[in-house]
Amino acid sequence: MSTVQKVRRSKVRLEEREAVETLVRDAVADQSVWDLHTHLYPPAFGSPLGGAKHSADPRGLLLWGIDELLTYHYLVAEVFRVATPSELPYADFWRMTKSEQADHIWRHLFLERSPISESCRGVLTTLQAFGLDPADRDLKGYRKWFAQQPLDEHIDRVMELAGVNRITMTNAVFDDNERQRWLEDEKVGADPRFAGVLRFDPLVRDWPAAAAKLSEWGYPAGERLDQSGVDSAKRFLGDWIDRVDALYGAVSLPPGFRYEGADDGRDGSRVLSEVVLPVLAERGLPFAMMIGSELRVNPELRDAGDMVGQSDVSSVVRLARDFPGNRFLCTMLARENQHALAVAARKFGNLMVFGCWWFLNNPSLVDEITRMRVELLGLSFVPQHSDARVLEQLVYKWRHSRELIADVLVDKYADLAATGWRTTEGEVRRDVGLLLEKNFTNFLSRRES
Ligand code: RAT
Ligand code: ZN
Repeated sequence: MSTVQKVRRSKVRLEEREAVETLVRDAVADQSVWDLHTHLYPPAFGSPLGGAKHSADPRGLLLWGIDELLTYHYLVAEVFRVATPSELPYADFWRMTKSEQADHIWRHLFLERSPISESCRGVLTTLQAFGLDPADRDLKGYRKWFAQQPLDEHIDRVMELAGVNRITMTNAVFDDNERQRWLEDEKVGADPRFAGVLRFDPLVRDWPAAAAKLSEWGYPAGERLDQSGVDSAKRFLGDWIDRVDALYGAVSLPPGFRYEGADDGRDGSRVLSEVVLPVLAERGLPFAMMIGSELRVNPELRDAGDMVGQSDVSSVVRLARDFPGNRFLCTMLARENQHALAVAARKFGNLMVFGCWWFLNNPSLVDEITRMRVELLGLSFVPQHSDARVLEQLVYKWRHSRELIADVLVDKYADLAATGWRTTEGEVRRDVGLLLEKNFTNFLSRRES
């Protein structure tokens, strides 16, 4: 090829890329998201910050406002690195009011050094999206602004800014505070913006503890898993799936989680094969496994004290193979597990890989993981969930993720254009719709034979 031809060809490539870039960025910005895993709740679950029209409930479950954003457990972990426990003992931090904790974090992570970590940056993206100027550095002013918001309308605004059309809750049935709220008011979950998910970690992780609770709640079960315990646990799950109107059942599992067959001698394996999977299959609901978090390696940090560990992808493979009548949603916390998990998903249509979870939700890793997943799985995965614990985090988590997902897609469609393949705007929008919404909703409604 002559030099002139080469120059012309690279100019054409550049023009093609620019055209694709506009299509993709617009499609990703316009596509609304069904966020499949958060820790957010409707106002009926109470909220520690009241706002303009809502009274405060100190034990409420819906967290929102600047003080909650600043005291997110990701930031608690970061502040103890710079204001160490010898300067401020853990117990003293936990004794502070929420606003005092927020002041402490603001001072150390935003004023005394630049807020360049992903979790710090997220607070600023969020403020900016609401039209509050991060350059003001006016924590008192931000606080006042949030306190003046009417909660219900504020939720609508957050969803609009984040481009989220449905928020999936995590309804932890073994959490007394949450459980009580469901029992006291059967309509507590009836807000169409939110969808329920039944979360039951103790059932799979610690049968004796779960059995003691079940018995207390009128579902007799012994420390040793026997048929009557299995029957009680099935009845319990069924009742709570109905109460919560759950989209799927979910657990978080430690790195050491293993499934080597229903008869591998582990209580967890029996609970899965005799209780959880049969009940979910009967209801036509998927089972979500979030694997790889080792709880409380530093208990003093509370929610911020969990660690990542490498998990066993073959256990997921066995489950997907041995239970073809079930559908599995799966995310893993260790970067090292991502490739094998994506390969596992190539083998089993009933396994849906989702999200860049927790310590993976950082730009460099989201970029790497999303690229790798597209290359192995095409458009057949769910690239992200927010895991928001504070309402307004939906805004930054989705803005940041959308940008990264778009970066990857621009490269991939430009690669296609280089082969001579032409993708229409409608096709780009269809594909983005699959990634951000339909892969999840289709997976929910699909029944395995
Ligand atoms: O990401 C988080 O906030 C974690 O603390 C956990 O909530 C995790 O996402 C989970 O659902 O267990
Ligand atoms: Zn979570």
